[in-house]
Amino acid sequence: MTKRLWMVLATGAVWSAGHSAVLFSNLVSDGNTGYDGSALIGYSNADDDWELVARPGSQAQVEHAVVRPASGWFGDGSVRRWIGAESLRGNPGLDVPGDYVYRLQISLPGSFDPTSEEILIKGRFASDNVGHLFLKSYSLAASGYSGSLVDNADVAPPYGDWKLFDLTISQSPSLLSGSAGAYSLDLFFVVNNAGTASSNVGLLVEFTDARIQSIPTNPVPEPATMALGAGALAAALARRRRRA
Ligand SMILES: [Ca+2]
Ligand SMILES: [Ca+2]
Ligand SMILES: [Ca+2]
Repeated sequence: MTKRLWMVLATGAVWSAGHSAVLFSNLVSDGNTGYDGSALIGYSNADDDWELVARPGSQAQVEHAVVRPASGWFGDGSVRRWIGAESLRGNPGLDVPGDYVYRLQISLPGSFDPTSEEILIKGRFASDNVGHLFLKSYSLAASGYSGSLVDNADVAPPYGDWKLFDLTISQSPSLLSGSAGAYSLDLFFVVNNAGTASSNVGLLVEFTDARIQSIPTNPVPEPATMALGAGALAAALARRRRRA
């Protein structure tokens, strides 16, 4: 599944890249929850790449600590661990219902040129409960998570298995933060802690690919190229027939 993002209208808060932004070149490692690029982060310690920027008003805890998988959660692994909304105690606990917003800022290379280059990001996530992926700005349950690019509502239960995401950000300068020479991306996961009673909330994210490439300039084959393609196919079939 690929989402090609054109001039998507993005409104809401604009975030500047802070010192905790992860480098694009380190996204597939450092960007993972619970992993710092070379080693797993210990339970109870914060993953400073990820910030809990919003939470239900009555949720007193403000940390984004690495937590042990709760009962039923997809297991952590060698390059990722869950983050929760707990104080630094290393175990998920009783969190009030509502939306929890985790932000990851990604610094693009200074040479990135949005007029000639596009960004491809692939990964997978699990969450307790349903999580929604946004770029640049986010909305909450009251807005029906309008603008969400991917959610794991079709994974039942969402904390028990992966949901893949595959983003292509092409010719969409409005989705970038910062300015020429210092562009960044702001990724948000809005995780809804469901129900009316307190329960566990958590997020597990692993990036599998991140690349910048030239925007394809001429994706439609010329008639001459198609003729050449048909000729090459005929030649290949002829070779196979000769070999057989
Ligand atoms: Ca990390
Ligand atoms: Ca880090
Ligand atoms: Ca829950």
